[in-house]
Amino acid sequence: MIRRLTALAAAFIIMTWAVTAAASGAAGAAEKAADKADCPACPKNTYRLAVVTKPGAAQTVLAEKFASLVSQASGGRTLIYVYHSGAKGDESQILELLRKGDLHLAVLTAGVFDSLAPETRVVEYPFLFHSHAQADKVLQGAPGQEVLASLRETGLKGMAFGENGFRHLTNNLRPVRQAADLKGLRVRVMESALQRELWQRLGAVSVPHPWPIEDLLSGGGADGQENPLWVIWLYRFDKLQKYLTLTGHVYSAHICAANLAWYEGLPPAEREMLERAMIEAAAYQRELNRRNESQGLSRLKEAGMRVVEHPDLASFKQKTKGLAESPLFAQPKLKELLELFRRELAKP
Ligand code: EAX
Repeated sequence: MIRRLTALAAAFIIMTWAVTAAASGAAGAAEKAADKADCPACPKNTYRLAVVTKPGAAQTVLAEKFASLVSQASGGRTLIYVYHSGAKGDESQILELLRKGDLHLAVLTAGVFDSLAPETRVVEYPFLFHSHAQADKVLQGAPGQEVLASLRETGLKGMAFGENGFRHLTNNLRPVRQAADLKGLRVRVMESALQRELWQRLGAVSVPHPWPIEDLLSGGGADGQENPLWVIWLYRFDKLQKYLTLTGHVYSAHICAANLAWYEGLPPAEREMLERAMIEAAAYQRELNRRNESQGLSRLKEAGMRVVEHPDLASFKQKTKGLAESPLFAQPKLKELLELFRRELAKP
């Protein structure tokens, strides 16, 4: 009973803090709240985790599930402090803080690791996965483990893959039915060399910009953007963009990562508990995402978005098929990893 109460109290603290961090919107205030002196009720093992997204978004859902699993598993002795809604900056800034050890943990879109750990490029290679089952087969299997392990060289421990989802294009200029319709369209992309190159090859003008992007879109800094349906709905891009094309061009994953030096300094039992909780939270989130996907589409249609459900994807693939031979994949280890992914996909 006491254990349960402690866990409940811890869950309450997580929620309160998360709200405080969001409401203040200021990293300084959130920082202060996490300080031991300001929070005498906080256990000794209080670990800081950041996501860029707001409550209800997939990254945040994963983070909160992880926090609650850790609270349960530790009987309230370990507390995960979740910074969300940009309280720790954009995703590149979060990644930097994680590497420096100012943050212990983070759930980040794979794209943001592009320059730091080019192995992660393989995960968001266009038109590689065609279904969630395929993504799971590769990312939850040995090839995915290899990508996570490659993060060690950058001072990070890759713990699990969560899911953003299949990305689709929205824009404000015209219905996009084939690659030729993209000509000159300014598409906001993640800060990733691969995503930049992908849209350039498709004929669009890539506009790299960190999340969030509402201001960019409403200010006319880009004509379009691409994201999973739940993102388009949750951030109400239907109010900013007229057209949606179901391109599913990239399967976007989240990488759940920890600062390696900190992680390795933990007692083995604590490490194991954290890793188990992260894997379970990621599985929970992937499942939830998938259940919500079709709902996302019908809501966007009801909201008045004009949807091209069956674009000419062959024309997209035609333009992007040389990517594997581009300088982005020149490193032998990247070529091997892409081959490994393809071999795994080809297995019955
Ligand atoms: O999940 O930057 C992006 O487009 C990401 O998909 C964002 O984190 C929303």
